[in-house]
Amino acid sequence: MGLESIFQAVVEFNEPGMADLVRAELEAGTQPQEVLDQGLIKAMDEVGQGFSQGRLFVPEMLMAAQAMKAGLAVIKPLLTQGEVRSAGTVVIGTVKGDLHDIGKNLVAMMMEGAGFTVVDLGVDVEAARFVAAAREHQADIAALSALLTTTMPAMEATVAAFKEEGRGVRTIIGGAPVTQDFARKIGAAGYAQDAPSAVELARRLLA
Ligand code: B1M
Repeated sequence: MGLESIFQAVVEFNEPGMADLVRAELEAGTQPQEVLDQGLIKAMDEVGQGFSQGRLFVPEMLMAAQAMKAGLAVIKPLLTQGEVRSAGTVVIGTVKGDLHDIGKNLVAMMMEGAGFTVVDLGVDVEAARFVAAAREHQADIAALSALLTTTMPAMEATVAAFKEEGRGVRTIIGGAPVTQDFARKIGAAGYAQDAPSAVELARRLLA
């Protein structure tokens, strides 16, 4: 019952039932922050661990993320009323020239599930647009995705543009062809190989 059923609804991919469960929990008097932390985020952490350990795969992670999003949609208005703390603000996008967005969307959903405020800039995002959006939303982190070896230089240019701006936004990068070595080479604040590690990295950088 209660928070446990919200947790179960995420790990069992029960997107249709989620909104009612969350509403009922809020009506029963549970604080939105507790529903978020002990129900939705806890469950997404569990799903993330399952993925890291090879028990769950991308389609399952996407289904869990959809269920989590259905719950988040009920809580979100309360977040904007200041009743729920954000873990930090992340602008995320796929870099210029690159149209792949499935992995980026997954990272965005997991970040949202972990309590971050996420501003998704979509695909084919120019360095200047990343920087402008980060400034507008006072972002703590810029998360960059690239799936093509040919668009990795755009990642480097984006990291450089943030450095040049000098506001201290932490740039984190990921995507199939990207490596830790590449992150070091271009001076990014971090590299994550998958969505759960991106959440861990963002948490670590803001701790
Ligand atoms: Co394209 N494609 N594609 N493609 N595509 C790849 C990437 C490719 C490896 C296929 C291949 O040749 N084997 C290859 C790239 C080769 C290379 O550069 N090394 C390729 C190519 C060449 C192309 C085109 C150039 C093909 C053409 O037109 N000739 C073209 C380029 C278009 C463009 O972007 N300008 C193209 C187009 C497309 C589609 C549009 C058809 C489609 C994209 C649809 C979409 O995204 N809406 C597509 C797809 C689906 C793929 C494959 C098959 C699957 C990618 C995917 O979604 N994976 C891919 C081959 C493959 O990977 N098996 C391929 C699932 C996703 C969950 O994983 O994106 O890796 P991934 O994300 C992971 C991690 O990487 C990480 O977390 C995610 C979840 O764990 N991660 C981050 C990702 N971003 C992160 C950001 C972070 C942190 C972690 O920030 C901190």
